[in-house]
Amino acid sequence: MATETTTTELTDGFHLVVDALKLNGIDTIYGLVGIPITDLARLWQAEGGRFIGFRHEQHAGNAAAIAGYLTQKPGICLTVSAPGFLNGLTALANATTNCFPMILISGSSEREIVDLQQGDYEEMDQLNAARPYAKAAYRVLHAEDIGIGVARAIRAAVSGRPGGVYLDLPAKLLAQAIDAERGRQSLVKVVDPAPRQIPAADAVARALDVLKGAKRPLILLGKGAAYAQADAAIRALVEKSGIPYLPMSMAKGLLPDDHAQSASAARSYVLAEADVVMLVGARLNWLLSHGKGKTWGAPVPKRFIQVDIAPTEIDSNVAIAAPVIGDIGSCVEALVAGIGAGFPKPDAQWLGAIAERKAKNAAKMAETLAKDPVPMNFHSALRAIRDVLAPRPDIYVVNEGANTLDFARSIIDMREPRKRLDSGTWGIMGIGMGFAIGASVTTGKQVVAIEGDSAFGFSGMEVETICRYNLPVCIVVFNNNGVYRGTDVNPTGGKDVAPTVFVKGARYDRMMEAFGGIGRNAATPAELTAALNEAIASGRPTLINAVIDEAAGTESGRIGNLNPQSAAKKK
Ligand code: ADP
Ligand code: TZD
Repeated sequence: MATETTTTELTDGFHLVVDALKLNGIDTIYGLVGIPITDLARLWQAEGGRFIGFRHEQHAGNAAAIAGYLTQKPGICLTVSAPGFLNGLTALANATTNCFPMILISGSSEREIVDLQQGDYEEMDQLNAARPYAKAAYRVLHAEDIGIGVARAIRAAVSGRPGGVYLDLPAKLLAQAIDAERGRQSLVKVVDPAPRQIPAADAVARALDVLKGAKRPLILLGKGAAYAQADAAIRALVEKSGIPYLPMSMAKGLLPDDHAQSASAARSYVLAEADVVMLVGARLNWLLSHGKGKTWGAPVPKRFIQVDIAPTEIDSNVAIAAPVIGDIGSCVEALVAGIGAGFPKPDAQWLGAIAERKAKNAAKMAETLAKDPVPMNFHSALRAIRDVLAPRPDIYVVNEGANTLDFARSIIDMREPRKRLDSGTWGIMGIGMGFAIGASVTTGKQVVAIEGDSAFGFSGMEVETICRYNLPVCIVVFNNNGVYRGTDVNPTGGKDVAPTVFVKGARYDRMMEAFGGIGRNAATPAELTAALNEAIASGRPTLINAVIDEAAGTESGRIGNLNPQSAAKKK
């Protein structure tokens, strides 16, 4: 029977998904097509959306996640059912772990068959598989619920602590036809998806009191602070208070790394000696030795102030004297407002001691960097890259590996916020090409991906994607013939190489040439400099195979202490 809103025009699940995403300002989908979502991708493109197709879903997911981190809008990854979904799930879990907002949308098989385990094409209970790795997981069964489903997914991804969200779209839903007007009315434009969360006045006052009592205060900036895009407020907090600060890896550049108050070059000293530490968007996880032990100069008692949007983060590892719960912009603005002219400046002796350590460590590093060994080592290669990047703070740096990650983090200074994108909270390998593509597609800017040869291998096939979309991405592979290094030998003398060893003298540059990009082999810092300059000047897809001494790396880079020692080795 005809109702007031009924028209003869019909719409379906495919159109409603596209309309719901577009209505909420989503312009790009990263994904990989197949049954049942190929037509969804086609329609998305036909309706003016950008579809970036990948060679493996994990990298599409990583691109979506980093787009979310850079824009504060959820990055969208689209996959097929079961295996495609599972390939994307690693990226979803990594996004949740790192607090990046993304939505994994996967097509799925028929519910009735899946639930009775009758063996459908790519059968899997995806919703339940996603749940433990996602901030939220939803399934839509009726076309008129697509609008609400997409709205819930967007809000869950970006509000509060951001994270990964799973949205399950059964094949049947996509083909479901409903009245077009009813469909239009079912769409939801999310109002204020990530509302500001204002900190309580007494929490701010308590934090300022703790700070006032400090003799040796320290501010620790994490990637939550970078994500928040409260750059001016954070700078004001640091500069008005005069407190030295340390950026976590992805917070580098929030203030320029050559800022006078940066204590990066005196990291161990300030962590051990500070008496009050203010964490801003940083968690006391393994990357900060859980806030205790030798790193923190135990048994010296520390007092922590923690600014975070997630109340359950507080006291997760050690007692927090002054929690400030809210979005970083609002919290930091409130703190800055409380730092008046009479606010005590940090002790001059403290600042002097830090300056002294910094100078000493910087001199030591300069000496190491001045050497020109043949073949190149990590330092001489990174010196070359550092010097090319110095006048170009707008370039995005993607970085993964073990030694390649640890050395690049300390040698390559960042001068603008959110320009360093790396292995993050898990120390995961495989984010390289996904992050590079996501950053480049989102911003249109040049990306330089500094990759261990093992790290690169996880996503290496995406060089085709980089060439296909002609992205300004230059990959530098630090080729030392293996995982960490290339010198291990099989103790049995058998024909298999050692577990850490790759093909020697591989030419990764030729992978890029295979798809029409530029490949360069660089055996010296001068060759590396020339190739990188050429890549940046041309903006063309480029891969530089940087030949690094195979004996240069240390096992696990700087986290070798986390390797369990075998009883036999200990003896
Ligand atoms: P890092 O690895 O750089 O130390 P983490 O990923 O451990 O950083 O910590 C980021 C923290 O920032 C998380 O605890 C998260 O809840 C918080 N966070 C993310 N976005 C915001 C925001 N907009 N406002 C406040 N806190 C935020
Ligand atoms: N698999 C995944 C998904 N993540 C990981 N972190 C690892 C395996 C273990 N791993 C590291 O932690 S670093 C690394 C692996 C395999 C690669 C190190 O070798 P590399 O870098 O060639 O990338 P360097 O610079 O030569 O050390």
